[in-house]
Amino acid sequence: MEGKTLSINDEWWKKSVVYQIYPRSFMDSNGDGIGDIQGIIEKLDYLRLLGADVIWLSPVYDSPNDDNGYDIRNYQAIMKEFGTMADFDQMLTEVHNRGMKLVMDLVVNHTSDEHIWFVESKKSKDNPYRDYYFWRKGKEGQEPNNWGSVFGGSAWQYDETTDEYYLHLFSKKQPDLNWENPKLRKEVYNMMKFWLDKGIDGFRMDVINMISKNPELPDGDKRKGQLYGDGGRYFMNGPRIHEFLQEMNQEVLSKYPVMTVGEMPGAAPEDAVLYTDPERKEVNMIFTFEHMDLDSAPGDKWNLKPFELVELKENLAKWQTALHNKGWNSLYWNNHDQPRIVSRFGDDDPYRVESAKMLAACLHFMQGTPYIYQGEEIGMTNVKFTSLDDYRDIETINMYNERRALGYSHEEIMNSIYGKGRDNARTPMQWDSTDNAGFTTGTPWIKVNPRYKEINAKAALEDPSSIFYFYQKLIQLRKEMDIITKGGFELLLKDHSQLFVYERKLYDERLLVVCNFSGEEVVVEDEAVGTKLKNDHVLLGNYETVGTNVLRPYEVIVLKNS
Ligand code: TEU
Ligand code: CA
Repeated sequence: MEGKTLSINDEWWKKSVVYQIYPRSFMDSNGDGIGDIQGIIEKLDYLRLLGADVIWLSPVYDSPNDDNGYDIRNYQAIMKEFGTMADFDQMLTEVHNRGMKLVMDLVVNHTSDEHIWFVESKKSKDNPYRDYYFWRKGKEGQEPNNWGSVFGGSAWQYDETTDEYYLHLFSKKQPDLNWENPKLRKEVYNMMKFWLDKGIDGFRMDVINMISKNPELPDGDKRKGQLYGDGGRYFMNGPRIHEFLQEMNQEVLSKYPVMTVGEMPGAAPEDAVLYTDPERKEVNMIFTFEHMDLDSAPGDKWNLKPFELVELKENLAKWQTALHNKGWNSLYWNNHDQPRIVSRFGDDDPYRVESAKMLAACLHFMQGTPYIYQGEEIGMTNVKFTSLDDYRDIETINMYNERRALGYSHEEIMNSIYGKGRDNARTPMQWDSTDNAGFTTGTPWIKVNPRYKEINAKAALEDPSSIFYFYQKLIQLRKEMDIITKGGFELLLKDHSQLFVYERKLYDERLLVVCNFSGEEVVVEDEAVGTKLKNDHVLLGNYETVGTNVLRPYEVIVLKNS
C-alpha cells in the first residue's frame, strides 16, 4: 500500500457519514456479557442498511481496561475479551466487502502502565525506555507541578523505585508518552503502518493535541476551590504540535488514501484552521469540545448549567464560518464520552422521536463530516442508575469519591452523573425487546437501559416513521446534494431563543433549515423566513403533515428554493 499516489477523489471523507462503535457495548456474540468483534460482524448489514460509509471503531487493542481500552498494553494485539487478530481480519474484510471503510482509534498520548515500554521505563533512570515517558523529581516533597488529572487527583504519580514521579493526564494507569523523544515517535509511526498495511482506512486520534507539552511543565492557574491547577494551556495545542502532526503525515499518512480526525479538547476555530488546512498536511478534521461544554460551569463538566440555544447557535455558526473553504468540520452530538443528545439538548419524553429527528437534521444539513454514535440512530436516551455500584466509568467513580470526601451529598453527585456521566453512552446497544435488549445472552458488563423495551433497533426497522429511517434519509441526501457538502452557511434569527434557523447556499440553490428546539409551538414572525416557509419546496420534515410558519414542538422543516 505504501507510495500510493493520491487522486482528487481522495477527499472521499467529505461525502461520508461515520458510525462510531464502542465495541464493549455494541454486540456480544459469545454470551460473556461483553461486546466483541464477532458481534460487530453480525451487525454489519444493519449499518449498511443505515447507509453508514465509515465505521470508527473505539480501541480493540490488548488492554487491562482501566479506561475501557483507552489504556493500551499492546498496540498490535487484540484485547482477548473482544476476540483474536483473525476475527479482526475477518471483520475488516466483511466491512470492505460491503463497500464500507474502517477507521481505528489511535491512542498515542499515553499507554497503559502495563505496556512493555513503561514496565521497562520505570525500572531505572538509565533504562533505554526511561524517556519514552515524563519522569520528574518532586519539588519540596510535592509533585513536580500542580496539574490535576482529568480523572481526579494529581496528574503525577510517585514511584519509589527511582524516587521520581511520572505524568498521567488521565488515570494513574495511563502514563503520558514523551513525544519529544524521536525514538518514541518512530515506534508510533511503525505501529501505524502495521495497521495501515492491513488495509484500514484511517485513524481517529485520541487527545492528539495533547502530545506536545510545554517543556517547562509550568504550574497551571488554580480556580477558586480547586485542589489542582489547570495545566491545559501548557499541554493542549503545545509548541511542537503542528511539527509532530506534519511529521506523522510525512512519515506515514501521506502514503495512504486515508481519513484522519483528531480529537482536540481546547482547540478553537483558529487552531482548527491550522490543523485541517489541506495545504498544511496535518489532519483532515478535528473534534471540537466547545459545543459540548456549553452546559457546564467553566472548567468543570459536573457543575451543570442549562444550555442556551443562542450560545449553541453562535458556537456552531462560528465553526461553520471559520472552516468554510479553509479546512473541514466534523459534526457530532454524541460519542462514548458524552451523554445522549436527545436527553441533553432534546426531550427524551414525550417528544423523544420528534426531538431526535430535529437534532439529527439540524446537524446533518451543516457542512462537514457527520458522526453517528451507536444508538443515536434509534434515539437511545440517558440512564439513571440509583446506585453508584451500577456505574463503571473510572471518571465517574473517581469524581463520586472525590466529591463525597469534599462533603457533596449523594443526590447532588448522582444528578451530575445523570447529566454528564459517560456511562449514559455506554449502556449496551438496544437491538430488540428480549432480555438484555438482545445485546447478550449472559450478564451484561453494565446494565441495559430499562427503556430498551420501547427503544430498540428491531422496533425501529419495523416502523417506517422511525428515527432510523430519518437518519437513513439524511445520509442519502448528503450523497445526492452537493449543496450540503459544498454550500456556504448563514445563521438567521441569531437571537431567537427557541428557533435554530440557518441557510445553505450554492450558486443559485438555497436550503433553509428551521428547527424548533423547544417543546412549545413557536410562530415564525420574521417575514423573510415566513415567506420562504410558505413558498419554498419542503424537502424534509419530522411531522406527518407539512409545516407552516407555526412550528410545532421540536419540529424541523427543511426547504429548497427550487
Ligand atoms: O477523551 C478525551 C477527553 O478529554 C475526554 O475524556 C473528556 O475530557 C472527558 O470524557 C470529559 O468527560 C479521550 C477518549 O475519548 C476518552 O474515552 C478517554 O478516557 C480519554 O481520551 C483518555 O484516553
Ligand atoms: Ca463477548
